[in-house]
Amino acid sequence: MRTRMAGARFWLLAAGAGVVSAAVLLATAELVALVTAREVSPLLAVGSFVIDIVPQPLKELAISTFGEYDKIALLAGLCLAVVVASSIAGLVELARPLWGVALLTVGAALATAAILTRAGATTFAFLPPLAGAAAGGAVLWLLTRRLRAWRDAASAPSPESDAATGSAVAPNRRAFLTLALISAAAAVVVGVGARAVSVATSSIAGIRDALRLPAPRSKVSIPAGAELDVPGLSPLITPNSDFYRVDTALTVPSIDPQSWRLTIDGMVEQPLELTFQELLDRGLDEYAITLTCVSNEVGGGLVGNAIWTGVPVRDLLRLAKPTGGADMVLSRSVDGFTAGTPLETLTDDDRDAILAVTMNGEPLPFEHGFPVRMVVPGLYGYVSATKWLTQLTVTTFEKDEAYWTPRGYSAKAPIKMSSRIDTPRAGTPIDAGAIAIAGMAWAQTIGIERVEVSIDDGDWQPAELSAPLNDDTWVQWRLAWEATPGTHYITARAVDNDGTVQIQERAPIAPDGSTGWQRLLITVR
Ligand SMILES: Nc1nc2c(c(=O)[nH]1)N[C@H]1C(S)=C(S)[C@@H](COP(=O)(O)O)O[C@H]1N2
Ligand SMILES: [Mo]
Repeated sequence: MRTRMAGARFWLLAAGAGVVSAAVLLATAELVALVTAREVSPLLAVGSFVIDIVPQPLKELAISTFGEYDKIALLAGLCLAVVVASSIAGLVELARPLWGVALLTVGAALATAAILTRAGATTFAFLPPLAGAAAGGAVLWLLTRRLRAWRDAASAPSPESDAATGSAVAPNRRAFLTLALISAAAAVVVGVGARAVSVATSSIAGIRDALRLPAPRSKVSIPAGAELDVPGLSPLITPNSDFYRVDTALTVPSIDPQSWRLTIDGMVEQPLELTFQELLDRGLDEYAITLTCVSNEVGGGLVGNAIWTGVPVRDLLRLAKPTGGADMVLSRSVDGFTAGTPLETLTDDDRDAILAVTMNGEPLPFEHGFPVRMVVPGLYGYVSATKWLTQLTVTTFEKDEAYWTPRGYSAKAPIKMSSRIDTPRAGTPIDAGAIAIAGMAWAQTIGIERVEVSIDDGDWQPAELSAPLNDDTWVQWRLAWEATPGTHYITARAVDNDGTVQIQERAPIAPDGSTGWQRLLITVR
């Protein structure tokens, strides 16, 4: 009985040795990445690979379960997978010397393959996992050898007295534990240190802070009455800190505007390359545009309005001269994300599709695409709003597919008209008396003509609208209401300047955006 218990302990320690070896592997990889391939931290690169390959329903489940923390959840899951796999490697190594090391190497090889698929992976991107596998493999081999020596000593025949066994066991045990503790500590110090140095030295926060961009030649004029004053109503201009963020980037790309280049290529007579300064030299103008995500549910918050400065995309395309037959522009981010936008939308003189460099008076925040992103009125973000932009390829929808197209979303996706009730809120009881029902409504490129509200399925009552900035932005609306105690249904719908009524029928976000009227159940005390 005692020996079996003791045997189980050695298996547990073998698993532990596996985990320590994996930590050594990862730390070594981070350290080597610091000098050879800064762009791709090995663990994060594998994480990004996972983001790109997980099936769409799983991705949606992750987002709906973890929300803004979906990327942290992914990293936690990845770490758990590493712990499980390396424990197995440790067990295998104890059972069969070098087999566990082989398993660890296979793991590193799979990671290498994933890393090499990443945009931004350099020729030397294979070095970090390779060096990591060598160090981790060596530690696993040494640790397990010592563990075996300890086990052999402990199970040596004829232990007449505990003292006799103890003398043979103690040095072996010490040898194993010392190496295990030193390796684990070194892995933590080196791994965390390398990551910290990488983040600190590649930080371009200082460069962004120091950036002085030319003042725009033209400003957006804000008409009187553009903003209604209702507590709980969203502001007309969404502050950058509150602006929704949606992207596939596990780490926000850091791009130095000095080294940034925009390539325009594909089906053009005159391929060109532009520096950040050359873009600025074309002159900046201000544009108010409301961005919307295709994943926004009716009543949801994945929509925001900002004042951007930038340069019209059509002017740059005109320089490049698209050739006949082209009907799509594939915009590419440094991290490999792509969006496909109809060429005619980008060349339309009546549509202000821009390459934006500022957002609400400051250089684009890193999360929103610093230094340059695309913003196109009237199209969902995934088909138009490429952040960390680096390339525009003129092509055709037949020849090329953007990131989300093979993942269950339409190749073309105009924003659908929608309206949202901001106040009162479902689940927050209000006091009886005079209150304002208020919210937002948008129909980019067409504009909102009116918003109507129905209480308890009664007649549609027209709400008061804020003075619109333009047809590309949302408007605020409000309706005065004398709230009576009890529960009530509030339903809102918008009508656009073409007279089209917001679609009543509910549609899910995939493949091209949700529809339906928001209907709230509220409690009045
Ligand atoms: N590089 C990159 N750009 C991207 C995306 C992305 O995943 N990667 N997501 C797009 C989507 S789906 C939307 S809705 C908008 C969101 O822009 P925001 O995060 O600035 O609000 O960015 C678009 N641009
Ligand atoms: Mo989106």
